[in-house]
Amino acid sequence: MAVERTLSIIKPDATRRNLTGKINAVFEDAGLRIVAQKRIQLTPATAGAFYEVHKERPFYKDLVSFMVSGPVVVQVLQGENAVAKNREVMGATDPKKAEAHTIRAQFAESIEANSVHGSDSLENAKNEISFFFAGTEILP
Ligand code: DGI
Repeated sequence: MAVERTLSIIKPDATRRNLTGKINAVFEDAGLRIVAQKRIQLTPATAGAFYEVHKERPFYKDLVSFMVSGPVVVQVLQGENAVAKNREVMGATDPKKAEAHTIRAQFAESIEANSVHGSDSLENAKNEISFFFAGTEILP
């Protein structure tokens, strides 16, 4: 299996409830290494651009408002099969449908305030990592 990198975001509902460490422990226990990490405040322009693929969806405006409602932690996770592994530990978008051991089942408040983002393909991971990080900020 190839070593991959994926982009993860710990969302405002989770930073607000002081869950960064608990969520990072789930990643590390799954064999994902946090090779870059920073806590930032997104602006509406940045959050809007990041979620541009969802621009036509009915929940887009609310999603952008939620993502700027408090600090987020953006991070690069590295490991074998990192994209799929991260999606697995995140769980389904809707926490009611997420498997019990997953981050969203344990911590998410709702389908919108669902605690984490993770890239859904290797190609998107590359784009999303370079959206937030310079190569020199990633230290494997
Ligand atoms: O990759 P995911 O985060 O699991 O899901 P996605 O790419 O389909 O959607 C991105 C985010 O948009 C998701 O984490 C939460 C929000 N979202 C998705 N579907 C809905 C939604 N928000 C609301 N309010 N209603 C939805 O149906």
